[in-house]
Amino acid sequence: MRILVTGGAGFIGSALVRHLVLERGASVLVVDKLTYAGDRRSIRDCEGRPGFAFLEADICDTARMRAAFAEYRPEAVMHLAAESHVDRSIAGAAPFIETNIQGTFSLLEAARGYHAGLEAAAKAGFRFLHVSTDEVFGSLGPTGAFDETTPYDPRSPYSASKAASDHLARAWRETYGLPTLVTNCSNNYGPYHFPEKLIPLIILNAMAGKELPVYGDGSNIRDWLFVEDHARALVAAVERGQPGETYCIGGRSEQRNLDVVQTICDLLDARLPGARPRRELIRFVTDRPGHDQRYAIDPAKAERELGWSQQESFESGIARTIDWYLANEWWWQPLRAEYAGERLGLIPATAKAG
Ligand code: NAD
Ligand code: TDX
Repeated sequence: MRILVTGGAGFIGSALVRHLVLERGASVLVVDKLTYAGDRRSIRDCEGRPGFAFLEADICDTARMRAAFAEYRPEAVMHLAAESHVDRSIAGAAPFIETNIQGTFSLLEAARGYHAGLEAAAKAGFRFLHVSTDEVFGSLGPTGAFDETTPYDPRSPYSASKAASDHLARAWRETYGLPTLVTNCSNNYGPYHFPEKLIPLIILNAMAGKELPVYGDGSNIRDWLFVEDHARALVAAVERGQPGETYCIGGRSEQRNLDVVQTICDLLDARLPGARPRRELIRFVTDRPGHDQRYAIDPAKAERELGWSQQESFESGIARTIDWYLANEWWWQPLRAEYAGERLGLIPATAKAG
């Protein structure tokens, strides 16, 4: 299969590209702007492999996207390019509106033009997978889980921009017949995760003996999925998913943030004993504005209809992740030199409206 993957130098995109190229022998064109979150080193093992190609480009550039479709002639698009960090969206929403909404629009338009010119069999087989998040559904109380019937209720600039892009992807199928499908996935973790997100930030701070910032009282809950399980789910969605459908993907692995941080401390203490237990580095800090309390995904439809299920438990996945960061300083050290983990996304009192 010939697949155009946007955002293939990012965290999830690179796991997907490594899976497609190294394990499945697929032909892949990565389209990526290489923002602060994109890194070609994450897919360096794919360089030079037959069928692998890389295009440094902005998905907002419709003309370049049209040219990429015309030249590469993909059988499927897997669209992951996005601004992805909630705290950065609070600090400044403009790139989220541009890439997540305008960029998805550009890509859908380029795909629509290309799809219209395909002959019947290729047209029927073409797929546009829009990769999204469970954050579009808002925040849960103590019980229940999001599924494909949950109404949209996004609360951060990031989740609002992703919600808008989900609606565009669905509208392009209903209106123009472009065979789009949408996946909404819970929090991912694993190797090559940019150290602004909770798990890699805590691992690297704890390794360095630095303070471990926990927002609020640490009771917020996220539902964690190992990134390679997500990559396999995305391939299953392209191969077996139905256009027009949505698939919720998650790991049935709810954890309180404080428990995640304590687990990382304990696993690191066992591997690299320090003078004092790393739990003593935990600091409760000012909460994230509009912090969603709880996310949880019911992945039953994806398991049933895509024949997908996760292979990694949280216990095995977090241990693998910590071992990866311990062994791969070459990857994260240059990123820490650029961004050392300073707090992002607090709104100065003077900047608050009303
Ligand atoms: P990431 O921030 O690690 O990577 C994003 C990639 O997109 C980077 O390589 C970046 O260079 C590229 N990019 C950004 N703007 C671009 C543009 N204008 N044109 C081309 N490329 C551009 O993100 P991630 O965590 O890998 O997330 C990938 C996708 O999965 C996103 O759409 C995100 O919303 C979704 N998602 C993420 C999670 C998660 O836990 N990280 C969970 C569910 C869904
Ligand atoms: O330093 C921190 N301390 C802390 O307590 C950071 C960075 C986060 N947190 C909390 C906030 C959240 O409750 O940890 C939880 C996880 O935070 P993030 O890693 O920023 O992820 P989240 O906001 O849940 O969003 C992630 O999952 C859904 C991804 O970044 C999104 O792209 C994805 O859509």
